[in-house]
Amino acid sequence: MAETPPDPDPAETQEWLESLDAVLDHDGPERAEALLEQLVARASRRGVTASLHGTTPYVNTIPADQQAEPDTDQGVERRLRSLVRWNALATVLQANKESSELGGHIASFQSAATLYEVGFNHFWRAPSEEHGGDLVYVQGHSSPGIYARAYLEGRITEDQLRNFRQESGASGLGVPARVGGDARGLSSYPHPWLMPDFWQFPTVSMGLGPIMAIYQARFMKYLQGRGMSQCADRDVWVFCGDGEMDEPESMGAIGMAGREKLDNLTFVVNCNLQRLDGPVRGNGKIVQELEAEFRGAGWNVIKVVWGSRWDPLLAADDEGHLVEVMEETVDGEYQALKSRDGAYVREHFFGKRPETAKMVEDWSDEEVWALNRGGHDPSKVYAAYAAARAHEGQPTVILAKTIKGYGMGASGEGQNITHQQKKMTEEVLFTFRERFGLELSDAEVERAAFKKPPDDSPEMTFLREQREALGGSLPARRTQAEALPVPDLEVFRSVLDGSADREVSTTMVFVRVLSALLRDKALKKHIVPIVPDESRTFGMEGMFRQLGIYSQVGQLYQPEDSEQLMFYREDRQGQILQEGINEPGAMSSWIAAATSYSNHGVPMIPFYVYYSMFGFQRVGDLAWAAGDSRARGFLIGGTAGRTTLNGEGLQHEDGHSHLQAALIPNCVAYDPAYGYELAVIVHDGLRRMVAEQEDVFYYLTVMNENYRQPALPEGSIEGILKGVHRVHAAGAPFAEAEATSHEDDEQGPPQGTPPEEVEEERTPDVRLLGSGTILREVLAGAQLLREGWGVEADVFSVTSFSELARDGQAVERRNRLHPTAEPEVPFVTSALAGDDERDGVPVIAATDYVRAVAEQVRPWIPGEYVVLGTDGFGRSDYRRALRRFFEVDRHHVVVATLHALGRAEDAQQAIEQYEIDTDVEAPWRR
Ligand SMILES: Cc1ncc(C[n+]2csc(CCOP(=O)(O)OP(=O)(O)O)c2C)c(N)n1
Ligand SMILES: [Mg+2]
Repeated sequence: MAETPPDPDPAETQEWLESLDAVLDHDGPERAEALLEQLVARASRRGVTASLHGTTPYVNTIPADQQAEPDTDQGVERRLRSLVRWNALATVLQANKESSELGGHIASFQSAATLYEVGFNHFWRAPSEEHGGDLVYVQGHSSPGIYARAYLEGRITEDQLRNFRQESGASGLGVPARVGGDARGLSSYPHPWLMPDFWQFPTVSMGLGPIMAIYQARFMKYLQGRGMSQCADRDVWVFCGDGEMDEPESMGAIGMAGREKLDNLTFVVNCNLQRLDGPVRGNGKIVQELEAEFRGAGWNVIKVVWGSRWDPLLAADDEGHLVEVMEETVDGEYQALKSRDGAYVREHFFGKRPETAKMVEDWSDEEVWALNRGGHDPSKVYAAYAAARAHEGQPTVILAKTIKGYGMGASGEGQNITHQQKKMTEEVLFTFRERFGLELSDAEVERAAFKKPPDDSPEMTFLREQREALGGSLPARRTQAEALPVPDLEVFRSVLDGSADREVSTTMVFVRVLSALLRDKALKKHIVPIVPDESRTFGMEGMFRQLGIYSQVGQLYQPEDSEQLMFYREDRQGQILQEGINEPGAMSSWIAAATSYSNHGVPMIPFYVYYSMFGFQRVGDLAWAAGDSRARGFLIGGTAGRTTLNGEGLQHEDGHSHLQAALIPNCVAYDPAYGYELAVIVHDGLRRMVAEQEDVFYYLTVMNENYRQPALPEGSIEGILKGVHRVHAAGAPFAEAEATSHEDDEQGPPQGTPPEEVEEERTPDVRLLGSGTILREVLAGAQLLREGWGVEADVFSVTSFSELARDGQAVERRNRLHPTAEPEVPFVTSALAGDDERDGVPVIAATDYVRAVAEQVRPWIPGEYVVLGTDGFGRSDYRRALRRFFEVDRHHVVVATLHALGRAEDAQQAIEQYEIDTDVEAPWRR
């Protein structure tokens, strides 16, 4: 650490300090603070840039004489805490006794046990008649401690603890059967998907917990502001590791929390100074570093560095020698100190100054060793929590200094290897028993047996009484809320009728769909439009004035455009969440809204509209967490398609988000070409998520290419929803082709066949599949095939390759596992070929996405299957140039068809006729 220069005038310094002491003694800390602020302001106006650190001395923020104290029996509390510690440890040890295959973590919870237990015993309210409940984001790999408490509370059984990390219920293969028959296994980390009535928040991917929690706290202010739910007295508590704070997501939104004055939010950062490999800041001090950052972001910072046993030493440290030593010791040293013993601490810590060495010269090594850290001292933690709860106008961060692997002794306390330590020697377990005063027999220690004292013991009585006073048990997840009535599809009538001669994009259609919902009596209040500074891109700016942009303070200025119809209106009751250029934040807001049915008992219907390129690949991990969270809502990937968003180039043109969406099991994704498809899909999404409360969420891509939107053909709804429906039949007339896209100077694609014109079904020569805007190229290709090559095509709009693939996989699996039953046929097979499943007609697919999207359905396509797609980096150009470049345009559809039909000569002729350059590298290599 930097050396402090010698003081040139110690007497003068002393005078200043004494003046300050006098003010403090006579007028109190508030007066001292006011004076100091004036001094600083004066100094800075006169050009003094003297470092005004963002940090305070390396001691507790709350002085010992100002601590709130719990009025409970600390002896009972300690014994209860020790039992939780033991059962947490036993959970991991038992799981790993046979084999270390199952894994688990001991050290993290042991360092955080006091931080959790004080919360459980005194602070966190469960949902009850009187209170909506606090929301606690548990650090993922501390889960064994949460299970251990739930076990003592009688919420999970001993068998379940034994089934920690054995969730599959798989049979055969000598996999050990689950203990207790059908006793449910416990998931490794907090996963609502796996334990839907227990865990609320999936946190284990580092950084996601903190950012989701910040937006949760903001969303609660939003619900309160809009009068949707009583959240005023409910708090969000977030547990994070100090190593975890290096994730950009952990700290990336703290400025928003400060700016929005989220005083319903408390972060507890467990500063055990270690992460997985070693020290978090060996050469610095993580507590100080975080203090400066949070303070700068407008947070109330409470440091809990030292335990009560240090109080007398600090009180006697008049000249500040002890604090100096505390400040100059870096975290790497602090960690090393706690991995040794009292004699080592005496020599290497107190021994740094003669004055500090003297302070403990009469102490035994054991007494020196017993000097505790703040995060392990329940009274310090209690005081910090009480202060956090009482604090208004700012979020609070509690920086609690602890020891990783606390109590694990030679098996890991303060050691670099401790994070992954899953076993402990018997000797260490006996030491653990003594250290925490556990009443366990030798045999129980040897077996690492679970321990629950009798129901009428003081510990269990205390546990029950405290939780009853706080409204019940935590965590607990609500799986359903009240269903909302979804209007008839007619609500979208204007969209279903098509746009006649008007050329509109599916983005514009989406805005109409949203507007229709915002007029629906039952649903309108529940809609949450979320945008990351892209409303104008999507034509949603009209909603600014209509709905208002949510702001806690309303609008403190007259907006520049206030004279205009669609001015930028901020409002306390605003409905839009305008997140700024912040996709992870917007996604976190969406998750908060999409899980509101569970966390607040109020179903909300969020529509998060963004550039599709900055969706799954930017916030993919949050999207995965949304799936785990059982989120319900709509993600709208705007300006989608690698050749449709044409001018923006490589970093903007998305040709793969549908592949990413398909990876999330409960994400239902569609790439509609037409407005009516979009309306039908949104309507069905509402039915599934809002009326029937299915735990799925929707990803829909919408495009910015304008064209005439046809009307909903009769009988097509089922196909639209399942993923494919026919839009043109072989032999039927094409609807009048007209110039469409503004940029298309040639004749635009036709509209497909109005159903009433299909006189007689005939087997087509080829089946063409298209998705999104590329469907129109496919239709144009079909017309060229008829007119130039005498080929008749059935043309299908594939609204969702991923839904078709899921159906195909399910049917295939069902047939395989029921080999003697009558086989079923996947939807895509029968939709394409009807009963005549293998009629040998080739199938050509073209989309604005990478080939892998359409490839998903290959096993169930009747006939030869050729896939065209936009693999490769995008670039800027005209749409028709890009479609030619990626070989997904009408001409490539023709060539692919002729080739698949075995008409090589014709294919060659088409290549020449359409001036297709065949001597260039493949697009994905260019
Ligand atoms: C995004 C992500 N990267 C890596 C991991 C793997 N991981 C799990 S715990 C851990 C170390 C955590 O250290 P810290 O945050 O200090 O928590 P502690 O266990 O010390 O309380 C790591 C790297 C993860 N869970 N998530
Ligand atoms: Mg840590």
